[in-house]
Amino acid sequence: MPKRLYYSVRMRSAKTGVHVSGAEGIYDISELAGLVKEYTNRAIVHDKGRADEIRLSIEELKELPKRINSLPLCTLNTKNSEAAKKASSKILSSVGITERAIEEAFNYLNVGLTMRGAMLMNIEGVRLEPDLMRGIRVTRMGIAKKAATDLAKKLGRLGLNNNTVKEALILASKVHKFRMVLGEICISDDPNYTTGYIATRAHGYIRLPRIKKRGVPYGGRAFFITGGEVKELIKYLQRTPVLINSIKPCKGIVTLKEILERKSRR
Ligand code: WAQ
Ligand code: MG
Repeated sequence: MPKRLYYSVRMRSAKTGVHVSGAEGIYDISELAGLVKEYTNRAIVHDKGRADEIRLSIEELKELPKRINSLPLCTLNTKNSEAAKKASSKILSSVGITERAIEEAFNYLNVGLTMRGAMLMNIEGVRLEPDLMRGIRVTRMGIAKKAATDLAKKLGRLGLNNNTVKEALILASKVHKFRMVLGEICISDDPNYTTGYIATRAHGYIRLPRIKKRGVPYGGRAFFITGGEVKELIKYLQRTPVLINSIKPCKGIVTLKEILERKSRR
């Protein structure tokens, strides 16, 4: 069989030198032509205004992407940041992350670090990423065409078929495939986007509405990790191409009790 070619495609846009939007994916050769339209549209039609500079980079992948399932998705009806923090603490501590580490992560996320990437924290709350200002950027992830159609359908039923949710779910699904990662907390840096999420392999991707107040212009991500080579993890997060190939169930609002009792059977 001829080798199938895959490409990593990345877009970054800016307006008067200030970052406006970014996006990326993994595509096979037949999909490339349509992408210029899709990505440039996204850069031109944006909340932060119309970009005056769009960079699109297309790079052939030297290895076949690893195909994985998405994490299952659900939403907790958290009323405010306190409730979101409490729920996070209950869920994340159930997989072995200490209360102290969870507290530390929330403290960092609430001081406005404006890192480009994610913190790596051990289960005691000690940060392990080599560049504390920048963090670790997860890249080289995407979704196969059929899976994208399925995801759009499943999220559409919940009124959640938008790029923010899809991209976060794809990123988290890649991250949590790696055994060293136990959990994640994410808060958007978009001042108008107040829903965050936490994720674990056992519980899936859990959306947390109102995790921050409207207007807060920073957010962040923390990955809680355990036992293993941090270098290997970083290499995986930054370099290994991963493609979502099949979509696990996407549910609407569930209770904390349901989440804690019935870890998703995967
Ligand atoms: N790799 C690692 N960290 C990243 C990456 C990346 N590729 N992209 C962003 N971050 C970090 C960075 O510190 C940002 O400040 C922070 O995460 C938030 O990034 O289901 O939009 O792109 O409704 O603002 C959650 C969706 C959306 C919840 C999260 O994150 C839902 C979001 P943002
Ligand atoms: Mg953002």
